[in-house]
Amino acid sequence: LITRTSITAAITAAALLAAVPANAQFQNRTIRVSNGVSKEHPMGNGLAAMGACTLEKTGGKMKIQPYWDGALGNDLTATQSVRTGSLEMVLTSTAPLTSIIPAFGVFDLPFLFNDEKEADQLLDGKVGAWFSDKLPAVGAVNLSWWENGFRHTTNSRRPITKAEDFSGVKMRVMQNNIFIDTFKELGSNAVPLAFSEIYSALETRTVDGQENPFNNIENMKFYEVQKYLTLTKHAYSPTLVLFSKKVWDGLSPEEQNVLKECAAVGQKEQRKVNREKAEVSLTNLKSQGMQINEIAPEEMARMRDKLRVINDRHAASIGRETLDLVFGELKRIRGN
Ligand code: TK8
Repeated sequence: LITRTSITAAITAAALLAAVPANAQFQNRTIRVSNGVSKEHPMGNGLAAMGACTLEKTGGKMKIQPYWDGALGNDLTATQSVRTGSLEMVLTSTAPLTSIIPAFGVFDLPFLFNDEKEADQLLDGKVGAWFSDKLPAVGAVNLSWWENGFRHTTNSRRPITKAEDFSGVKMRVMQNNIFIDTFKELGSNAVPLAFSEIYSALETRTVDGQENPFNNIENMKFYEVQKYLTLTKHAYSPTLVLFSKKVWDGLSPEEQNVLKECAAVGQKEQRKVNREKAEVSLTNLKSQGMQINEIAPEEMARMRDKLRVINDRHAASIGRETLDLVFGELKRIRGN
């Protein structure tokens, strides 16, 4: 008896086979991916889309297997595993990697991007490619630019509505000199910690505050231990989709192409969901009892002025060429 389901299954299988080029070289592979966040994060949507794509294009042979909550390490330690080839892939912010590639520091300069459109244009264009080209030398291949997104500030001490309110607030920052310097310049006490250590540091009051995109604040339940959320939008964190160069070199060209194409499919989904969910997260944070504070435009202007010194202080470590390239491209994108 031929059922409707079995016909559908047969057609699907035939379609899968037809989608695979006749000469393609595909092996059974499981690509493990390290994530600092938990699986409800939009990174999950991105990886699900990427994984459906790799299965389809390899006739079911290449699987994407995410690991959540820093189970395979934090951004920096998982990246080191990717570099040595003991792990296939990591989704990481650029900021913790400035110790490996100082040029990435440019993305940490306060208020570099105004909106997502600018970030997309810069990262998906020749400047993004220029940064990606630096990675093979340190053992990694960047498949695509996804995003963590615009960062905002939370704390348990007081509402922050101007630069002076940061005074004496102990802030967790990423392990990154530019973030440390930025929050020191604002008068806070900046403490670098890995992402996985934030919740307990906030809970035990080892630190008073931290800064992350809305999605991460909700995803990590920081609202349980933080009262005030200030819309500082002080930086945009790009996410690298890093693949181990050592593993990469052992893949067939067809497998490499599938990974690149499917990382681009994942990018579209990840950015879309990340942006939709950010709004929802902000609403959820409010209903969880967080007090949302805005910074008035004139106070924001003062904060930007105060932080201009960060660009000069870190110009040498970022490098002239990088700064000229990024600011030149932003000027072009902004049409001025
Ligand atoms: C996710 C990280 C993290 C980052 C941080 O592993 O450390 O604050 O924003 O969300 O990339």
